[in-house]
Amino acid sequence: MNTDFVKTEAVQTLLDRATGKDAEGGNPRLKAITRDLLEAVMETIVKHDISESEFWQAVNFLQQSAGEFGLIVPGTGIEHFLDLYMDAKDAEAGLTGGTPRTIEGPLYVAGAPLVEGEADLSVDPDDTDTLYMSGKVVGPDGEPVKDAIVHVWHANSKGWYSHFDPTGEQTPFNNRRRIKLGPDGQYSFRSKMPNGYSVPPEGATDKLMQALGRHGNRPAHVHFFIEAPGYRTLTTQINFGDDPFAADDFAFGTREGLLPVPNRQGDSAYIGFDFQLQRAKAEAEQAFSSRQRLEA
Ligand code: MBD
Ligand code: FE
Repeated sequence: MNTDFVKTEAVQTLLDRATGKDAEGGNPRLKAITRDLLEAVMETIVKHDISESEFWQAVNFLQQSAGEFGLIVPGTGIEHFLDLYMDAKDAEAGLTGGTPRTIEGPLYVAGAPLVEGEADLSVDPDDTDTLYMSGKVVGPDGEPVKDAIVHVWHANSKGWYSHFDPTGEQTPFNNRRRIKLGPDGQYSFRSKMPNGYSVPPEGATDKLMQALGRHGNRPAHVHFFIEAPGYRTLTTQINFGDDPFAADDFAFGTREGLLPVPNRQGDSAYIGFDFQLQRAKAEAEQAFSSRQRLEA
């Protein structure tokens, strides 16, 4: 059968009723979006002649994977797609230039200590090399950005993030800081070298990746939000250019221009990296997305 079946009167009426077309209450935008989503599901069922058993297997998977949606979203490329979409809309609006945005991922925690000057992100012991990262935050004309706050977070040498570490070995804000910059836009911090992240073995994301013939590994990386008065908040990350997964990131978070190679010398590694922000034309452009985030 062909997907025209979904366009039959019986199915279209079902979609209208299911999404409250003639009901007075409810949210019109949500009705329209839900209708299109349901119709896309129905067309997929017909296109691939999905059986009843296969359909319920999928429902079961979704029920059991709810706790890992934050990983499945980047793993299936949807979070990167949102970046591509925002980039395309920015380009249409003439908002180009600066450090590329890339996915936030699911592991940010709000409320990290706010520090000034040379920051030390790692409070817990970790038997690995030390990362020294520094540079400046500039605007479109290369001008230093004043009074920026750099939010930085990364994994430890085992690939675990504090707050989400199943070994319980890390204190709440290990490898997490907010660094308040001065008028010169300079930042610098030291930290224990992160390792790449892997999705929890045998979890829903792992099972999905295996079923797709993929893996669930990310290269070692460091996340950033950068906010400053008068500038657009930037969500980005650097991935280590010499990591074996640098060109094969399961979460599609690596981007050209965001792949510095650490300069490794003995048990130290150095990264110099400047961030360039776009100017905010409206107050709203300075804001973070309202994504729900863990707070501690
Ligand atoms: C991470 O550390 C991460 O940054 C993303 C996007 C997904 C899973 C783990
Ligand atoms: Fe991460």
